[in-house]
Amino acid sequence: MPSIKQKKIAAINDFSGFGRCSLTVSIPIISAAGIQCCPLPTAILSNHTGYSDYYFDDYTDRMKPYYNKWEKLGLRFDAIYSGFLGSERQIGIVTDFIERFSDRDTIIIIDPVMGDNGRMYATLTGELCRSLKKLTAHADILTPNVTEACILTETPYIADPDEEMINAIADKLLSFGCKNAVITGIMKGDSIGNYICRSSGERIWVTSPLLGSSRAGTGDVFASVLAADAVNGMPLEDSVRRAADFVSRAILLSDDQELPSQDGLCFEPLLGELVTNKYRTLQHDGDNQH
Ligand code: PXL
Repeated sequence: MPSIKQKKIAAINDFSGFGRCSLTVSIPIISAAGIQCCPLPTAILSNHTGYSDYYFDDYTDRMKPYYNKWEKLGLRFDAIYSGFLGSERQIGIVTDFIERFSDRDTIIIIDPVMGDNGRMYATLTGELCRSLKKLTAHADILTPNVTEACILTETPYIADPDEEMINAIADKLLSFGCKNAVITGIMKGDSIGNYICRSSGERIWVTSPLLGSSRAGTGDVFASVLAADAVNGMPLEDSVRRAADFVSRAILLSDDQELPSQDGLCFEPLLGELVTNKYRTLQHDGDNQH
């Protein structure tokens, strides 16, 4: 038996060729954290739907035949992370995938990708949003932004909900069955807050200074760090802090590059910060000889 067994995460998300979101964000981030990322595409897009024009190939009919082969290979995952879903039928497909590819120890991360800044994404339907609510029951970690938390709980959108309102939203999210919810991107004056809500009743704020512009794909970067850290055994609060710091630095770098906001976060030059050193002791003996 190897002394450290490498873990793997199934990432159920779209593949958008340009715009830095979904799988093109999750694969490098999860890999940098030392974990094997196994993508299951929900849709193939030329670029994400935040641009005025895009090619969209719905992958619903091909998902089951694709992962049936994974079952034949006997695959099991340490985490299953689901993000952007391209059709309502994919809710049943993700549920089936969770049933077939998880065991007691598998961590389920559900990012209910539906919208941002008070607006729903172009391909989302009311029906898909209502069905996503049912999917949230499976989550060990649910990561809605404020827009998504409001849609899921049928709360009128407000970018800077007060403490009473955010607690009411948190209570409702937990009542759908998830174990932990992290409500991301809550405006708090000149700070931005992430609110960790646990089914145990614990509530924790993780706030950072609001330093740069709002950008596409931020939620995907955040959830990918959380998924990787959860598998690496990091406590959720530490992981939320690490994800928020990573996002803040990537926003600063993107603004410095004068990157259009829809082109996402320029996170690639910072990936080294996410590299874990667990395997250092496994270097060849010769590497340590002087
Ligand atoms: O980052 C969220 C996201 C994911 N996938 C697709 C999107 C968006 C947001 O616009 O369009 C295809």
